[in-house]
Amino acid sequence: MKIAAVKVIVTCPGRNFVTLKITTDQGVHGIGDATLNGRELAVVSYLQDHVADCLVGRDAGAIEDIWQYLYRGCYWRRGPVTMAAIGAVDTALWDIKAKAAGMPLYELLGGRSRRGVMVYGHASGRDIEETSDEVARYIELGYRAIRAQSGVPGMDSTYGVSADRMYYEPADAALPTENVWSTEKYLDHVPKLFDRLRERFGFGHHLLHDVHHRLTPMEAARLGISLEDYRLFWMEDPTPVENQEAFRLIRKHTVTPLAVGEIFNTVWDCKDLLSEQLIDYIRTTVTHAGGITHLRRIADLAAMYQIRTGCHGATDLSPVCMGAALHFDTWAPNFGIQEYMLHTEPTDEVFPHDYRFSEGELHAGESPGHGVDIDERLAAKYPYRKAYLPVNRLRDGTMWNW
Ligand code: KDG
Ligand code: MG
Repeated sequence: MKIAAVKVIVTCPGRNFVTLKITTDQGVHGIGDATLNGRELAVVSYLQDHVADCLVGRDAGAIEDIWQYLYRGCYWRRGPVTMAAIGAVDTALWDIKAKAAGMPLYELLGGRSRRGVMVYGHASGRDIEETSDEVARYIELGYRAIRAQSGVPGMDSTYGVSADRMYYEPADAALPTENVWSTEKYLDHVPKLFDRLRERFGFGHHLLHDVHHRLTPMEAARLGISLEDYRLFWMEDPTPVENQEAFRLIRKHTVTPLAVGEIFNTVWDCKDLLSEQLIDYIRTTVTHAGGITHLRRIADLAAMYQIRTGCHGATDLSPVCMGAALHFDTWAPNFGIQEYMLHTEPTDEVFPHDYRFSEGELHAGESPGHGVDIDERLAAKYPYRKAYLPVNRLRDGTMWNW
């Protein structure tokens, strides 16, 4: 079965998504997500101008060889644009292979390791009480794990607090919105949030929190210590990850579990954190880490060190990524948890999918492939709209991490 056509589809049913569609000479097609939030068109060009022609005529079943061809063959290895492009090709080819085999993708990966995939939902509010009420709502909806983020007194905005109750969309403007950040105010506030949540709900649910790269290593250690009594499932991205040695320092001080990796692209980014057991959950997912083929390598390395997966699942990853990730999660022996942020209704209509939520879990579905498709006619009704993530500055104007 040969690759006959390669098409890149850009659509914005509320937010931008880039989808790669590969069709074979036997009429089977597969799709992959290539969305890189705020830099979408860079991946579109990479795929259209530099990848599509190289794929036509190749054996669609040679997934590993095509992965190596695109990775080794471009000379300029790694990076988010390259790896998102490779990830989309890889996902589309696994979709095709599983469809051709008449199997759901998880069967092809090695079969089912669990009945369902535990997910965490996103509770947020302008203050602690609003966040607490949102946590109550997620518990009522059946979630067993909930991420909690709250507005911080004295700060106009902070990461993870949604204006809408169920949907979160930080890429909100054609030029980046500028927010003001205060580490002092944040560090003072977060332990109070989790104190209230444990007082109200006890310890029967997993609670998570995303620091979103904001702290220095020592501040992160301090936050980890102050959250220990509340037994978080994880504290995510406490400090920027470029300097992986920082995690040695954080680890020396706190037993609060750590989750890192949503901005990693390859196993090389993860290697030291995994082999030195500096984290507890690895957050890489299908789209940004080179597809199913490469994500498996990362998961296998993590498994050697008893580190579990916690795939990134924000809404800037399309339902195609979610579908593929759920098949991966269903298989991965060292699966930990899957992030689940609801896509808006128009997005779900553009990307009809098999996966379903029930009792705190997502189920990948049983149809052949990864179970997600794209309605191209509908997608065409939502043209690309420029949208950027915000940036952060300190009170004196210094640029900070968002
Ligand atoms: O595009 C950026 C988002 O994917 C990121 O801000 C979401 O940190 C995130 C998370 O944990 O979902
Ligand atoms: Mg995050």
